[in-house]
Order: sequence, then C-alpha cells, then structure tokens
Amino acid sequence: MTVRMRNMLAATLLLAASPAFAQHATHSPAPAAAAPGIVVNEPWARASAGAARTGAAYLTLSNPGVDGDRLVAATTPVAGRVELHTHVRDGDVMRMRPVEAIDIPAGAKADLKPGGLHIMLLDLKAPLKQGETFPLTLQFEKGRAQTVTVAIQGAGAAGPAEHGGHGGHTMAPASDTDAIRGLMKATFDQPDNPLKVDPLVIRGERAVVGWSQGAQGGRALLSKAGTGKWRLILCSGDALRDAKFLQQTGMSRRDATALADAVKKAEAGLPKATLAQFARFDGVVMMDAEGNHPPGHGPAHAPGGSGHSAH
Ligand SMILES: [Cu+2]
Repeated sequence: MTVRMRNMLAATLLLAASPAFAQHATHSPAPAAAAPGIVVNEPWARASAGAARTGAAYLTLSNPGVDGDRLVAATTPVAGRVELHTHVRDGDVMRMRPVEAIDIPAGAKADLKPGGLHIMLLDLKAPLKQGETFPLTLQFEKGRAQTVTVAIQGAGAAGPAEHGGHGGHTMAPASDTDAIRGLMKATFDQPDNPLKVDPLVIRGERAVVGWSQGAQGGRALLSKAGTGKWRLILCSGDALRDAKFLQQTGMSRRDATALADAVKKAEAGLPKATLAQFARFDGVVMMDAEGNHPPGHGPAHAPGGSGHSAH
C-alpha cells in the first residue's frame, strides 16, 4: 500500500486540477425524465475516493406498468465501462459480482443502493466530485433508454437525501469512532477494494488506527486537536506503536507512551498475519490539514514512480 497510497494521494491532486470533469458540472440536477415504462428516482453516486478508478451509481427503478422489465445495461461518458453489480456474502465479507440484468417486476421496484445492487462505473475518466453531476443512460429490455442526471454525494454518503432537497436529515454528530472510520473510508475506501479500519485506539485528541485493504495495510495517526474535528496526520507502519515516534509528532512523553501502550494492547489479540500487514507500510507519509498528501513533499513519497493505477 505504501507506493499505492502515495500514488493515490499524489494522483488525487493531479486529477483534481484536471478540467476533464468540469463539463459535467453544467448539467442541472433535474429529476429523472418520466418516460413510459420504468420510472427512475433519485439517481446518485458517491464521490470517488482518491484516485480510485471505480465508482458506483445508485437509484430506484419503479415499474408502474403491467409488464415486467429489466435493466440490461448502462452507459456514461464519465466511465470507460459500466457493469450491473450485486453484492454477495462470502463468509463475512461482501463481494461484488456482475449480474446480467436487474429485474423490475410489474408493479414493483428495484432499489439500487450501497451494499446491494448497483451500477458499477469502471475506468473512471476523472474522479467523481461531490456536488457535481453526470449523465447516465439506462437501457431497458422493453422500455426505451433513459438518460438521467446522477448527483454526486459525499464519499461517505449513505443515500441520495443526505445533502438536502428531499427532507433528508442532517447526520447526528458522529462519535469519535464513527468520525474516524468515516474519514478513513472517505479517503481510501474503494467500491471494489473496501478498507477495513480496525483496531481503532483513541487517547484524548489523538488516535491510531490499523487498516487493511486487500493485501495491503498500515497504521494511521489522527488528531482532533484545535478544531475538534478528526483529521489524518500521517500514515506509517510499526512506527505508530512506538512511543518515541509518537512523541516526535508533538505528543508529550506521557501521552505518547499511553497511546503506544494502548495500541499494543488493542492489537495483542490480532493474528500474526494482520500485524504483518500493518507493518508493511514502510516510511512515513505526512498529510496536510485537509488529509491530502502535500504536493512535492519531501523524501517520504519521492520514489513512488508512476504508472501505478489505484485500481
Ligand atoms: Cu460493483
């Protein structure tokens, strides 16, 4: 993950400056066109994470007619490829699997939502940015194709209403745990390569989390000092179990020791493989105040090389 995370962060900055996506921002977020046949409601997508080349779109398909129909394909200019996916349980992990079509029986509806059926966007041409929109064309087996405008919500959004307009509620202030997990996921999670954040150790205004993503892993140091809002300070490996290192990040010796001890205690029962995964993150990658990797920052990320896709 070292090289990948570094590149992901660096690529985010590059892509953020790319105008390729701006054209889609001009589409007004009009409600889905009403066409005979299937009614499409609340198309939305999550902002893509970092330089992830994948995203997912969600919506509700209602069939007021007397004949069943099926969504058989979708296309969008923002993605090189689009697939229809579902999630299937594999042990205690949810995995995505392509499906040939999504059934919308007569008088019924199909809900495409996180953790279930979704429209998978592959080979994204630019990151999906919160607040922007993009067109998505849906092909039905019987009804005519419809193009809808997909609104991009925050990376951690759970549904289309989170950002208002539909009487949606404002999320209650999350607990520290939820806030940290949400931040980590918003930064690094990918639809087809979910990030696992565990264990999560909080001591005062600092936190150390272990994370794993596929075969990769590491630890992250977070702080809410000053603003009261959790932010990522740096990513590293075993250094974040080390009181001396923590002290170098600006903690008092006492706090650093307490945090390091708490991390060791929280990780005591973990399988060796997991600990080895956390240790795999070599070096230290500093984040700026927004949790982004600073451009051109020091030797920590210099040898990353190019051409590594985050996907
Ligand atoms: Cu998928």
